[in-house]
Amino acid sequence: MNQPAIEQPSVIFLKDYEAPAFLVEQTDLRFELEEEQTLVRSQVRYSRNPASVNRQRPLVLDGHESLDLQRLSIDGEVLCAQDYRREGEQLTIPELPDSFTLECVTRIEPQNNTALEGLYKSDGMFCTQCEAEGFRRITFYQDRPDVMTLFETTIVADKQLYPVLLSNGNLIDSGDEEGGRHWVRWQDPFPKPAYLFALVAGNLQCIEDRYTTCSGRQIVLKIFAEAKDLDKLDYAMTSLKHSMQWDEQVYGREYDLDIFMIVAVDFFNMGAMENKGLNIFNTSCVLAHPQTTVDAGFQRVEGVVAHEYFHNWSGNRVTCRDWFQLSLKEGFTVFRDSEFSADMNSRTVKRIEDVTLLRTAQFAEDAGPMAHPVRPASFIEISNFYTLTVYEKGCEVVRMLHTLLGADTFRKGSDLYFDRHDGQAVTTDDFVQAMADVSGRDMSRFKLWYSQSGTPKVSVTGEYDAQNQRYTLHMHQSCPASADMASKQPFLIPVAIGLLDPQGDDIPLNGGATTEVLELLATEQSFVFDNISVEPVPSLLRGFSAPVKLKFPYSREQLVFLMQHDSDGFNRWDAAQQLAVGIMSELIGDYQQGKELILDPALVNAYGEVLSNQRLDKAMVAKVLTLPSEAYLSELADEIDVEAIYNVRRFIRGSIAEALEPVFLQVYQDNNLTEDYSPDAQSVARRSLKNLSLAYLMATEKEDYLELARQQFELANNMTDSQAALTLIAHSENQDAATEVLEAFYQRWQNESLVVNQWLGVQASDPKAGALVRVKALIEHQAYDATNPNKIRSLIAVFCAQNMLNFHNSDGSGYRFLADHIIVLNKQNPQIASRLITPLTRWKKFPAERSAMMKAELERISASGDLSRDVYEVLSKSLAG
Ligand code: B3K
Ligand code: ZN
Repeated sequence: MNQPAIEQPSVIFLKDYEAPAFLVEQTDLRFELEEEQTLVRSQVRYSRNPASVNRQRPLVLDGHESLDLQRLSIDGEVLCAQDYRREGEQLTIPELPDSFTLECVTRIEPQNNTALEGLYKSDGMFCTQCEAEGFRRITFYQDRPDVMTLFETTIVADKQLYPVLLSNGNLIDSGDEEGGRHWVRWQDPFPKPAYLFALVAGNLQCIEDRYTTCSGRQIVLKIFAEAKDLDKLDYAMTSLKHSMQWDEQVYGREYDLDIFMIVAVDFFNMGAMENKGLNIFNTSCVLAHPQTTVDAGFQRVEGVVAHEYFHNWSGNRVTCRDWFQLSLKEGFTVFRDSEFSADMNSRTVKRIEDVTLLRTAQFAEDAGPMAHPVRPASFIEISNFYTLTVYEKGCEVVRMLHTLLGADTFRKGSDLYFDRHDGQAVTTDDFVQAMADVSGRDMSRFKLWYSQSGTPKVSVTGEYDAQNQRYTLHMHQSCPASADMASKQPFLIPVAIGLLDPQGDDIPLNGGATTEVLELLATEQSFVFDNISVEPVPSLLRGFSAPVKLKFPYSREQLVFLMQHDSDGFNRWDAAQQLAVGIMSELIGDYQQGKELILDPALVNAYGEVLSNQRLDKAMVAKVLTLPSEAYLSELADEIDVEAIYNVRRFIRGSIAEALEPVFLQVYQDNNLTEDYSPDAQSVARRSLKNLSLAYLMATEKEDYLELARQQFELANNMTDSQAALTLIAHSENQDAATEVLEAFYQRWQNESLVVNQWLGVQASDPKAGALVRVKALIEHQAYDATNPNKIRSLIAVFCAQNMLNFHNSDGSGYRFLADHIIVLNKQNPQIASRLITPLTRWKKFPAERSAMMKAELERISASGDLSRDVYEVLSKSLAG
């Protein structure tokens, strides 16, 4: 039987924001950690907020239902049940003086906390995750980011089980107690909101280093992990030091505490968390070793270490007023880490990777049922808004400010922002205001990027007037209705452009430069270029200067020309993408009509030229020769035809492979170096080109190349090469070979949890028929742990989001499988459950039969009862309308 409809969770609106009724002057916490329970005593000094609208307002504290309240006292007087009200997630104390100290003792059970929010246990160690609203699972508090205060934290625990006890700030005291217990006291000298609080207790080891800041202060750097992972921490340490230096050089930001710590934990909902002075990381974002980590993993560690470190200013010193402002810290910090990675590695390649993610996943989010602006106007559960829109589109919005203002003015703006708001909790408007103040520009139109959802479309045509030597670009912008917003006003869109002459050289533009940033403000607007003596080919949206879908009626010849000549590296790649997308779309149409597939030789020729061009950066060659993904083609399609997309892609890959086989083999051999592993950009580029070549060779389905892949699998001295070969063999039609390498790989790496995750992922993404049966068998495998988010992501999320053919099996088995798991996870770990649903929420984009089955599974989850706020919100939005 279905359960009766539960009380509907309420919607929280940005427009209802009110300043907190009370300010907090000091928060002292004491944790007694035990195996069966943890006692938390908080002593908090409150005073009425002079800025609060109503001076009679009661004190309303947030507290999760799981909190077992043991004692509450005000200035030493114990409160009895009539003195306060506890309802749902709130505790209200009506009669209060203007200032007082509230003491509160709660009893919690971190060992049973499977939501991994608040204080929980991960592999025998205690750790916390308080953003966004996890602190209310520890004690009763005004759990909101605009309540900032000084924290002092005492931790008491068994000395043998938990020799390392950490919290934010500086260690100020410690000692031993009876019964084999010990205690420590940490003091954080910087005021912070509760979401930045952290505690760690465990049997950990660390590597230690030092960094001297620009003003000559010595900072102690420590990275903690379990003893077995101690040899995988060096890359994170190097990345941390690079980040500290980069933030001084590029943003003038110096680190403020005397110690900076990172702790690696294996059970974590997200990538990492920027707690003040004590970052907590998912092992997947901090551990790196050539033997166990692929190139992309090294780059992820570098990027995430930088991201969390950069938050110390963009997020911690200046934080968010409320959670609607999340992109204030996240969009800006993603922009900062993205520029850092661009400086450390290849700028163009980093740009291609970021844009690929944005265009495949964020554009799909903007077009789906969860569409929301970079600064949402409402939410039911804030955890659902740690999205690609808030992070990646938010980063693009900051990047547009950088493009419009130029690097120097942008830096003046960020200096002003940090100075003006240091120690405050502010809004995205405050950020834009700082940029407006230093540039003298009116930014009101620009702010629509924060308040309007949806991906704008820009269509462009060119007109050449030979007589007057004049070239005109006509632009038209529009933005389709989104699930949350029907009509939109025109955006301010920076469109960076260049004009190429027939030789492929940049033509100097009106101001003399070869790239100009046009500002498209109106729905229709034309831009005129004089002294253009031949008809040019325009290079549009250079560097992807705005998160829009731009269309220009290029011929295939023009795209090939841009691929070869555009001085903008990103646009050379994008021309190749547009060429491939055009050809693929046409073939998808042919496939649907049962026509014979014939590949336009333009693509093979263009790829062949790029592949043989020795002058090109190898990473770029690999990117250019990577066909648009199934996910990207799905995003572009009005209705997704899974089989057509898969089969056309496979046909094209095979045709290219056959046409260019000798070249691929040559490139493979030239780049198959056996030197020691290094994660530097050049070596990464060589490996990516080599493994791309191997993938094409395997696409010929010749036995020789299976042998070549086997050789690589056996001889590889690093995980990048080993995993590339493993994936190709495992996904090949040869099931015996697949089984053999998968077994060998598992035998070798079964004790390395992160490598086992890769092994799960390779099997989950296998396009061969029957993948779901194998995935189900893996759920029973000893290597799987149904409570560990990394395992769930590697197996279930990879199968449902990356294995299009099998997940969308026409018998509906993939949909049922996902729904079954959501129903369990909804109770166990709502955050993970609600993220995992995403593939089903896109049901409207599929043909009727599949669409109906997907919707039915969403309804089944909905009827399963006891929905968490997280899952409820996604379901209700997906099923609406
Ligand atoms: N700020 C954290 C995100 C925490 C999410 C909690 N549900 C990671 C980051 O963006 O740095
Ligand atoms: Zn962040």
